Parts: sequence; structure tokens; C-alpha cells
Amino acid sequence: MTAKPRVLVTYPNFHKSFVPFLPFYEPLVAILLGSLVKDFAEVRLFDRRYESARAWRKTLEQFKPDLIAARIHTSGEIFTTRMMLQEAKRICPKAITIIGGQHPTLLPDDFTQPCFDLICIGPGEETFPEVVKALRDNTPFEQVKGLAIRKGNEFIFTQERPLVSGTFRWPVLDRTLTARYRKHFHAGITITTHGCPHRCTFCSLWFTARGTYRLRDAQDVADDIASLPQRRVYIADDNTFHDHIHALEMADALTQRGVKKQYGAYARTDTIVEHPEVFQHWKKIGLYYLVVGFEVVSDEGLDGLNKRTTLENNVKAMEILNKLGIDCFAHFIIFPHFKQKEFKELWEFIKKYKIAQPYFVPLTPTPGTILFKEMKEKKQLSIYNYGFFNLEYMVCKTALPKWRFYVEYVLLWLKSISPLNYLRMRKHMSCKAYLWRIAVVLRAIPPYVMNVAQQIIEENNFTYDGVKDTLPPSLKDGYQFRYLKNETE
Ligand code: B12
Ligand code: SF4
Repeated sequence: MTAKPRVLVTYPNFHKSFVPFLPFYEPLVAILLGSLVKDFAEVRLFDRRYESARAWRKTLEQFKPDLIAARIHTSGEIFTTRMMLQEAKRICPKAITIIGGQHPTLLPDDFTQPCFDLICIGPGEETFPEVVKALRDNTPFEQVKGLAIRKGNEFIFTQERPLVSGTFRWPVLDRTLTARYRKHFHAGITITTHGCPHRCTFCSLWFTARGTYRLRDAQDVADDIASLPQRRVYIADDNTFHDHIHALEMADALTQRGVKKQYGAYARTDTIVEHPEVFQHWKKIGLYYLVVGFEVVSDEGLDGLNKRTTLENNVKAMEILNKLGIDCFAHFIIFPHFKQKEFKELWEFIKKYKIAQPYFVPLTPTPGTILFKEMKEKKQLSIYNYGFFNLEYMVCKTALPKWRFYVEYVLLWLKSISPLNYLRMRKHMSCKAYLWRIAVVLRAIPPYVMNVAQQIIEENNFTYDGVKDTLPPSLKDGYQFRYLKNETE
């Protein structure tokens, strides 16, 4: 092998059924992977979201990578990644490919095609550099922990990569890797923690993090944010403020460096109620919106989801955020059992508590999780196409006919952008935020309705026997799910 292996890190394009409710962000994991190995490899980053298939071929021909690393963000990307890597194998047959992310970690068997050589199971911070070094030094990949290695049509698994709670650091992220895409990025992105100490039944995140909760060193976070070229920063971890001491340390570290930026992040309602001072402090340094999981509108519902918070907390958190002037993107789960009554109850709740910016997420059993296994075994999945498993579609059988369900669902979004609703909520939502919301919703609805129509046609024509030979293994009957330590506890 050459002294410096050539490593091509890619962020694949989205599955066609993905409808962007969100602006595009820089490919964080791809930047991390490139930064981890840039001292001993020649790294190039290719973001297929902004490039054509032709540009992909050209890059392969010119760069001639020894290793191609692809990040799979959602389950839909298993198809787009496969197309990219098949092409890569055709043009660079000697190149080794490696993939990682939630779906490959939980369901590696879905990647038995010859274009996938290695899978990083779980975190990549140690595994990825070890793979690149093994390639450079010509030592066996079998010695690297946390890998699945394809042998024929099967994978063999190396020793499990341990994952424990505690503090972690990242290398300095080399954002020159994405310099040519910068104009597309609406905001910078980083993470300050990983995993979550809670165990909500619908959530895949604690599951993938194998029950751990890790805090990124506060100085490390501040250095990273300070180095971001963008003024707006999206803090993308799942439970940033749970450890309120860590949250305050990060705020102090940012203040000491004189960093002046605007932040969006996630928080739980109980954290907001128990530690309003943390949010007051963060508001001062630029926190302007929070994504908050309200989920349901009753205590029984919250208990049923093991959410470990109360409706009272949800309401109080809303009041605190309204008082602090922090926009609250309150997320509600839309369940398959919803009929008109439940849709109406949800809307009444939103009106009563002046929730200006609600978001509605169809319950999605994330492939590979316990919820997914249960729903699949109880034959409650309505569609066997992972392209729809991206939290935008209802992929389970519904109490209402599917089209009726979607009418109610889209109506919720439309009600939330009606001028009447704005008048009701105007104390808690700026005109700018309202106009932005209208633009996002109206832009998303036409492609969404088209995709929903396609979903309904696909569901109506579905017979298991008709498609079983084309399904990824994890969607086939009788698939044996593999669980790692702590994943189910
Ligand atoms: C940040 C984030 C985003 C950002 C993406 C920014 C970006 N471009 O990177 C935004 C807001 C844009 C986003 C959008 C969406 N997201 Co998102 N997102 C996340 C989030 C919160 C964190 C992901 C992250 O970057 N973590 C930090 C990295 C360092 O950790 P990591 O992902 O665990 O990766 C580690 C390992 O897996 C491994 N690894 C990962 N990839 C690779 C590749 C290789 C080669 C190797 C060696 C290792 C490796 O190494 C990493 C470091 O240890 C996760 C939830 C979560 N906690 O995982 C959801 C999550 C990944 N998103 C999800 C979804 C559904 C979406 C959307 C479809 C939502 C929507 N309806 O619009 C869109 C689609 C985006 C898309 N297709 O790109 C789901 C995916 C579920 C699934 N299995 O399909 C998740 C799990 C959230 C959830 N609630 O379930 N998202
Ligand atoms: S608190 Fe949030 S991140 Fe943690 S398990 Fe519940 S839904 Fe998932």
C-alpha cells in the first residue's frame, strides 16, 4: 500500500421520497471521518447532495481512492449508497468500501451485496482510523474492533467496540474539506453530547448509543463552535442540557472566548422546568430556538411512552420558553390509532397552551429497534420500503383509511400556518418566524402529497410473496435481529 492511502469520504444523496422540511447542513460525520485520518491519509470529501452522478464517476476516475467511506444517515440512503458504491466498484475495482451509521449498525445484514466490504458497527472515532492504518500497513481488518467484514454473502464480526459513558473529545474538525459546498449550508453544525440517559419507547437514539450518555469536553465544544464560519449553529445532539453543569460549562467556555453566535438545540421539558437558569444563560449567549419533545397530550400517554415527564412539565416548559423569548419547536407524535377525535384533541391542546410552532411526526418504528421488531412481527407495518422510513410518513397500519389519515395530518400543518392561528399566537411568534414556517410548509406539501399518493398505491398493491425476493433481509419474515450489549435494557 502507498505511504498515504487515498480516502474518499462521501455523504450520499437522499432517497427520492425524502421531502426537506429542514434546510441542508454540512455533512458532519463525513467531516469528522476525514479529520480523523487526514494526518496519515490523503482525504477528499464528496457530497452527493450537491453533485451529479457524472461528478461522482469523474472523482473516482481522477482520485483513484484506496478506501471509500460512506455515511448512511437514514434508512432510505441504503439504496442511494448502494448505487454509488456499485459504480465505485466498477470504476475502482480494487478500492475497499466502508459504511457506517444507524441502519448499518443495527441491521448489517441489509448490506450483503459485493459493493459493501466493511461496516463500522457503532462509533467510528477509533474504528475508522484503525481501518485506514490497517489498509496502509497491510494488516488484517480482523484485528480492528467494531467491524463487520463481508466474506462472500455473509459478514463476520470482529470483537465488539466498547462504548461507555463518560467524556469524549474530537479532533479539530477540518472544514476545508467542505469548503466548496459552503454556500449550501444554512448553518454550522456540531454535537456536544452523544446518547441519552432516558429510554423512551419510540426512540432509537438511546438504543443505538447502547444506553450510554457521553459528554463532549466543554473546551473542545467551544473551540469547535468558535472555528465555525457560520453565525448560526445547530447543536444536533439528542439531549444537550441534561447534565446542567456541563451545559453551563459550555456556555462559560463560549463566553470566555467571546464567541457570538446563534444556537438551535434539543431539550426535554423536565430539564427546562428543573433548570430554567441554564436556558436563561444560554439565551444570553445566543440560544434562539429549541426542539422539544412534547409527544402527546396526556399523562397516561407520556407514561405509555416511558417519557419520564409530565403534562404539567410540558405546559410549564412552554411558559418558561415563551417568557425567555426562545422559540419552541414543540414536537408531537402522530400515532397510527389516530382518528378525527385524536387529531382534534391535539389541535385543541396546541391552541389552549399557545404552542406557536408545533411539529407533527408520524410514529416511525426505526429499523432495527425493539419497536420495529414488534411492529413487524405483529404485521403492523403497512409498507415494506425503507425509503419511507424517515419520520415524514406513516409507515404503520392506521385506524383511519390511509388517505383519510393523511388528510387530517396535512390539515394539522395547514391549521398551524393559518393567519387566524398566527393572530392567536402572535405574542409568541415573530412575523419572520411565521413567514418562514409558511414557506417551509407550503414548499413541502406538493412533493409530499405526490409521495403519499405513491405510498398508498404501493401499499394497496402490496403482497409479501410478490416482493419478498427483492426485500432487504431485515424486512423478510423470520429475520433474526442481532442485539449488542445494553441495546435492549
Ligand atoms: C444531526 C442529525 C441530522 C442533521 C444532519 C446534519 C448532517 N448533514 O450531518 C439534519 C438536521 C439535517 C438531519 C436531518 C434528517 N435526519 Co437526522 N439526525 C441527526 C442526529 C440528531 C445526529 C446525527 C449525527 O450527526 N450525530 C453525530 C455523529 C458523530 O454520530 P453518529 O451519527 O452516531 O455517527 C457515529 C457512528 O454511527 C459512526 N458512523 C456514522 N457514519 C459512519 C460512516 C463510516 C464510514 C464510519 C466508519 C463510521 C460512521 O461514526 C460516528 C462517530 O462515532 C441523528 C440522531 C442521532 N443521535 O444519531 C438524527 C437521525 C440520524 N436523523 C434521522 C432522520 C430520520 C433525519 C431526517 C430524514 C428527518 C426529516 N424527516 O427530515 C432528515 C434527513 C437527513 C438526511 N437524509 O441527510 C434519523 C434516522 C433514522 C433512521 N435510521 O433512518 C435519526 C437517527 C434521528 C431519529 N430520531 O431517529 N439529521
Ligand atoms: S429523551 Fe429524547 S433522546 Fe432521550 S430517549 Fe427520550 S426521545 Fe430519545
